[in-house]
Amino acid sequence: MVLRDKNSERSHSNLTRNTILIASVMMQLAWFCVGAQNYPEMITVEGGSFTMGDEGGDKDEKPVHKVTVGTFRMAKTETTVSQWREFCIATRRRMPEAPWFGQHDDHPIVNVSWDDAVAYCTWLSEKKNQRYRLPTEAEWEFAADGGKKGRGYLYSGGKTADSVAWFGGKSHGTMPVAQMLPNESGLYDMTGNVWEWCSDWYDAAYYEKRVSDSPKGPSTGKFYTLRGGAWDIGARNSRNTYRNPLSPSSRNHNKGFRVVCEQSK
Ligand SMILES: [Ca+2]
Repeated sequence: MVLRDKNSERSHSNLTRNTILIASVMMQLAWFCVGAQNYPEMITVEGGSFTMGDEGGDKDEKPVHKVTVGTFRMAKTETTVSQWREFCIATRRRMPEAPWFGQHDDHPIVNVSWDDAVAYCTWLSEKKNQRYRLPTEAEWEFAADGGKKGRGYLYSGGKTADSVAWFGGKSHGTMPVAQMLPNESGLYDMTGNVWEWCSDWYDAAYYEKRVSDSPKGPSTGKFYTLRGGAWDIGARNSRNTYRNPLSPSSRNHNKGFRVVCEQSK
């Protein structure tokens, strides 16, 4: 009888230990999964040449000129609220003010300035031991055009903005990323949802220089460029070639970003 009780206690103890062990492994696995989701998923955009600008566009989109960019990796989606929160927790930053229309973890982060976006890239670079940064205008436009797989669409992945984007008041705020169709490279929401900060200083006359090899924009300026339009922006200003200059410290409800990562050598 006594022996049976001892066995029972031992069995119970083993069961408890195993339960704790399994729970610990499950928690670590969950943490790993959540952590993995909190970093941008990157897609390789194979380098190539394309025609930058639009002869039918605004003056700063001309002249149309041939540009070549190298291979890089680009985030499949705009940086999300949940990805931004990970950065804020790690760096003890305050989350930006939520927009008036509300947002969920899978929405693109908004109310982030160019400076904020660059700080995120710096943090992610250290975290992943790879160089993350904002895309150049040339990289952004090449990727939005679908890269080497591009079919020459005016919008990223489609002939009309309606087929591929949250734009022009189609929604009453930002929407979860990757709900619309991807473009030819597998990138989502390059057109619409939120404007995306690029690394280039804005110069309306920059295309006149016809820099053809991986242009990075002028060396200085007053504004940085955003691309792609947003959920409350009309179709014309959401074209792949449209350039939107804004002060680096500006933040609002329709501007966010996505990162690129230089190809590992
Ligand atoms: Ca976008």
